[in-house]
Amino acid sequence: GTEPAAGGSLPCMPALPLLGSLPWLLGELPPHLLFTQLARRYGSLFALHLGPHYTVVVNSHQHAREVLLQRGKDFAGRPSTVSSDLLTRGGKDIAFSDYTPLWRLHRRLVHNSFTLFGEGSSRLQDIVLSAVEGLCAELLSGEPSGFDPSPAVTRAVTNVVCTLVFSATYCHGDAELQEVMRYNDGIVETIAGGGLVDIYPWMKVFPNKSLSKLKDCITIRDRLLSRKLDEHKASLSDGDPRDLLDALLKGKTDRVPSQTSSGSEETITDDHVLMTAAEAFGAGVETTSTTLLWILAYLLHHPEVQERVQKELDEHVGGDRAVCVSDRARLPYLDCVINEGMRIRPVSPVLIPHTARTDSSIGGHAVRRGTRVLVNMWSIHHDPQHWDKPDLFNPDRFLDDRGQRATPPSFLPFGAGPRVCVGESLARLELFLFLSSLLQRMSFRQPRGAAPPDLQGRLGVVLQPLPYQVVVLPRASWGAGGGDSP
Ligand code: HEM
Ligand code: PLO
Repeated sequence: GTEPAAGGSLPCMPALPLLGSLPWLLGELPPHLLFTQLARRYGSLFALHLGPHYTVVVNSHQHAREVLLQRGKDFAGRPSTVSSDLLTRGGKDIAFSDYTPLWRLHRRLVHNSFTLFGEGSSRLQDIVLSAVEGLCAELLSGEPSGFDPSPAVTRAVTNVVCTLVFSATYCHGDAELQEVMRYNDGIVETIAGGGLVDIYPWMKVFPNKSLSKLKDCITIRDRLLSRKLDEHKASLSDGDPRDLLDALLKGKTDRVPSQTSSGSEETITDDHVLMTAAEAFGAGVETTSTTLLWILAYLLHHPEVQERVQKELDEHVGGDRAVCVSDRARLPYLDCVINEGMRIRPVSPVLIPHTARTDSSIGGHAVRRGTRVLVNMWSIHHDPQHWDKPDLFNPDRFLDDRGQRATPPSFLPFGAGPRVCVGESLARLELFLFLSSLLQRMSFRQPRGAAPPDLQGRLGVVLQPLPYQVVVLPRASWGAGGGDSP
């Protein structure tokens, strides 16, 4: 019952009508591990049927580069799914929208708005640094015998995104901040908690209770964001945009000529602005906080790495002033630690599904239009041909022989090409400022007698560490020089 691969001889798993290859996939393994295992049997490029969908799985960086970069435009499509359509009003966002002229305009607008705040000004740094202050205070006042760092980290990262998107800065315990965190948790839990969900194509049918909870959370989200949007419209001025919402409102008058015969033009609507804001939250919070928590978990396992970062910070920044963006060039080892964290536990281990927009090819095999393509970044980041002892946390692999930063070809944590993460520079800035500031001011230890954090992780909307506890100790070197820091 094996169907031939579309126009080529791509190794393909057996498949049944409707169920596709699913009967052969049943088991405990999450998709990234399952695909890595299947790649050993079928080769690094293979096909399977996820239900009715013929799907190609890519497990090597060479093929990933073909899909994302060389023939990036051919593979820049997205499949539509029940939950992503609900989440984004039928693809009026960036991440889950198919590749259309309007999407390109929209993506460019979002990208430009991020750049405006990022590289162009120090606003972003100020926003992140003020959230860092709050986070440090919260961690340093945590339970001395140990506590879960996750709520504090999530709160800090949410605060950054709230300021960036609609200029709100919350203090600890603010009701609106709680509301944002609550609905986001609800969405994350329901789309991931229903077991197999359909944001990703291997997901099954939705249990009805989850579906209504998801709808409730989306309603709360949309009510809050609509209010912010109305406030912004009422107070919009000709001056510089205050935040992402301003930038989107100002830029949304650009048009793309319609492809249809009706002659009407397509524009970015209020719905698009709303969905972009919602997505900036979801993407900005889940990815960044999860990456920070993975890195903290690995630092607990590798105290020698933590000490080496702190030594680098002491030598090049000291304890009298806050770290700033321009220190990054002087802190190569910290960059390596961040990269190694994103390599060993990619938060998005199979990226977001791509689809072929035209007939194309991968590795010389014909791939027909409409084929779904999953890029298994997990197996690329753990490929023994490119990484020595891939399961070992070793930041030094990102340094070359002369101690300079190196970027190995088999490392693509943000994807690449037309669908590369739009938040990459924001994410890198946040990861750098958060980690450097934390490790400058405090040390993280395992609670006495506690087991070290579980490093297996659990795949929800992102790959998350299981909850773990830390003990936080203030560092004597911070503020000791009597500088102008609090
Ligand atoms: C897409 C990683 C942070 C917004 C992606 C993709 C990856 C990724 C792997 C999918 C690429 C693909 O499908 O080919 C990460 C990581 C982050 C991070 C590792 C942090 C450590 C952020 C932040 C934002 C963001 C902070 C925005 C505030 C997006 C959006 C997309 C995306 C909108 C969809 C792009 C598209 O489909 O065209 N990200 N991301 N991400 N990311 Fe991120
Ligand atoms: C997270 C829950 C939010 O409420 C909605 C949301 C929007 C964008 C998604 C994000 C969720 C999960 C992580 C995603 C992000 C877009 C890019 C990012 C998928 C579902 C990654 C890592 O690819």
